[in-house]
Amino acid sequence: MVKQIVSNFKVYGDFVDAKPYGNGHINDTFLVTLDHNGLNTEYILRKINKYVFKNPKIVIDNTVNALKHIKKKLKESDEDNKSKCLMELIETKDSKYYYTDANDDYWCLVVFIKDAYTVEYVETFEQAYNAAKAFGRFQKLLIDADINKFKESIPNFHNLKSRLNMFDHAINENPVGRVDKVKKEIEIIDFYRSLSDKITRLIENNELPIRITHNDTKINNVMLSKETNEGKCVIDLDTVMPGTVLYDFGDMVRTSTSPVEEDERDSSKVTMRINIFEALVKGYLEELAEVLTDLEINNLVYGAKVIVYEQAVRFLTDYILNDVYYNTSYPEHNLIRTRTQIALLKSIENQNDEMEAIVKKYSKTQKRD
Ligand code: GN1
Ligand code: MG
Repeated sequence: MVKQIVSNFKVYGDFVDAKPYGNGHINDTFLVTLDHNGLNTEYILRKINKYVFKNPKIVIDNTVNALKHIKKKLKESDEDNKSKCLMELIETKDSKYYYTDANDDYWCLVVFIKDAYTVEYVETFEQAYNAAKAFGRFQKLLIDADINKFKESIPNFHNLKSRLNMFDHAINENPVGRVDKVKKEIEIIDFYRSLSDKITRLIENNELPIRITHNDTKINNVMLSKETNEGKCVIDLDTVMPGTVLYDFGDMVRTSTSPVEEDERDSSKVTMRINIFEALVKGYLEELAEVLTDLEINNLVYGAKVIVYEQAVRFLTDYILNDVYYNTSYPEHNLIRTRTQIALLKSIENQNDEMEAIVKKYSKTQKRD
């Protein structure tokens, strides 16, 4: 099946094999190998999840728009980009960036990025710094992208108020009777509800700039160079769309500062490592301090809380709804994920002042007078 799909793209060589690839929770991803005159070339083939992305064409259009914009900016700048690369979508034989199969499923093919690796959790200060720098640089290149060219691939994706409404709705529905098992977690979600007030106000009052952002800055969505550990390429552009940098910074904190994976069963191991947080702030603000507004910079720590909380709400909602959204490997998977997010949120709350001080330190040193 995969072989037939690949044959629709402008690639050369004989199909060797296709293996499931990566740890994404949403799309089906394969590493495809082709043999071209005795040389193997590798590609990443992805089937866009139609349940999650109701209009897959928007995902592709947004990705193409972002990549085109960045490519143009890089061409204009004289920056040395040899060590960096951009995701490269392959066209189909009829010159589209996606292939639709008989099921009306959308498939995309991209060039596999060599000599790079991803991590599921951060081990060193350097990894966090380099990842944040790569996401910051990506954001900086998109700073003047035309918002009107982008549509929401998932409406209200990071809208916390709407996520909480969906959560309340799931509790009311209680389709498989799981609500009783998660009374404690529901109580905690309720306790933190007011976290949504400020972000809702800042957005509704147009105080926070709406920019083209990545919206899924999970640590495993940046490829680091095997040689230098530097950020080589930002990947998974499915949710590139209008948003705020608070979400992107927040998701880096969510996925980088804990020493264990998002689905660690022992949530007592989860903690917000302040040195890793510092690495993130340093890397991100080195790229962005000059272009972000004071309001954005002053709310980065708050952004981290919003995103961690939102993710707890999303995982718990999906658990209650019988795991319809995220890929899961066992029945309690979404509940385990919820618990790590709750533990991380508590750890962030406990270190709020230290975190704020770090942001202050780097915003001062980076801002030009
Ligand atoms: C999903 O596909 P992946 O693993 O990069 C999700 C993110 C969540 C993340 C939680 C489109 O990302 O929003 O933060 O799982 N992507 C979508 O790990 O919902
Ligand atoms: Mg994704």
